[in-house]
Amino acid sequence: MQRRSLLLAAPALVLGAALPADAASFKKGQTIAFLPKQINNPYEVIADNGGLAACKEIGDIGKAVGPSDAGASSQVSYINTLVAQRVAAIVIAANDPNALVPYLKRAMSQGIKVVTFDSDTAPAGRQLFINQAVSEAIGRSEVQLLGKLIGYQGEIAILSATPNATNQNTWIKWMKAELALPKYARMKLVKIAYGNDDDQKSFIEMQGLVQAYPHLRGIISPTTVGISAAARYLSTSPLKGKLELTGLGLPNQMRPYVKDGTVTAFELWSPADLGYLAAYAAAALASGIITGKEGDTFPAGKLGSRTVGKMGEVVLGPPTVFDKANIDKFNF
Ligand code: RAM
Repeated sequence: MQRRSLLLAAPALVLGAALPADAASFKKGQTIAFLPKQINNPYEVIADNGGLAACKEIGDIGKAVGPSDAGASSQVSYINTLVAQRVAAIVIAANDPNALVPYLKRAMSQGIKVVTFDSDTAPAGRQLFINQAVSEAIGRSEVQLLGKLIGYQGEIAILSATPNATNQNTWIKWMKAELALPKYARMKLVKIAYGNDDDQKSFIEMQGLVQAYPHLRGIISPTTVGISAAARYLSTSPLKGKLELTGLGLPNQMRPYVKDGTVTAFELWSPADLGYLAAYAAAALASGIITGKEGDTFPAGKLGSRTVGKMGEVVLGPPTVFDKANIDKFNF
């Protein structure tokens, strides 16, 4: 009995020794720049604002700059400018896994800390990746959600963001892995379309999908821009209530479509918390509190202490499923 309580006490001592530095040990007045996929995407705006709020808490200077389209190389000139300005850290949602790596490497070689959030680069391009949730779980759960909605039967399509987006492509890889399970034998993925996170293009791609595949039973749109454009299309179509649309959406954008029966359920995490966590991670790197290695722990304000996992990944937490019953509890 005595031996057992000694053993129980030991981990507590170890934990105590590894307690992270407190907020006071962050350097103040550093510039942390947010570089979203595109500056006018409402999701990215919420995420950046979460980051800017964290910078204020820490006593750092936050700013957000970025392109108006989510093209693979549209962020390059912004990276170069931030390097010339000698910011302390760049927090970027990458539009391509590889195209930006040389430019981000150059930033890191000059002492600038690089953190990806929302959409990663290849690990060589950054010190940390702040992931909104476990990628495998996001991809698989989208298919699970749609499977339930259509009785595990029929043709399905994906309406994605850009063809190069690291996050959507990773989730789609896991969607395909889920679809390969025997329980989905009667569900068939017929097409992946790309709306480029552009509202108009997403709307037109949605229209193209339903015209080209008249037997379509369900669509997954793992992008807030795509799902809201698709829902707008569906809301005035005779297919409303027949064709199931799910994916990743902002509750405020999706609320009318959930209330009018266009959409049954969809998922997301808190984009503001994602930006907030990324800001704390960047500030911790730039303050020398952590170096970004696995097991490093840093304080993240209201989100508590966070730990760096494998391949420099820090995970925010599991997503929420929104439907008629709970959507009014969320305001973002
Ligand atoms: C869009 C963007 C973003 C993604 C969300 C779910 O706003 O593609 O990168 O995380 O959707």
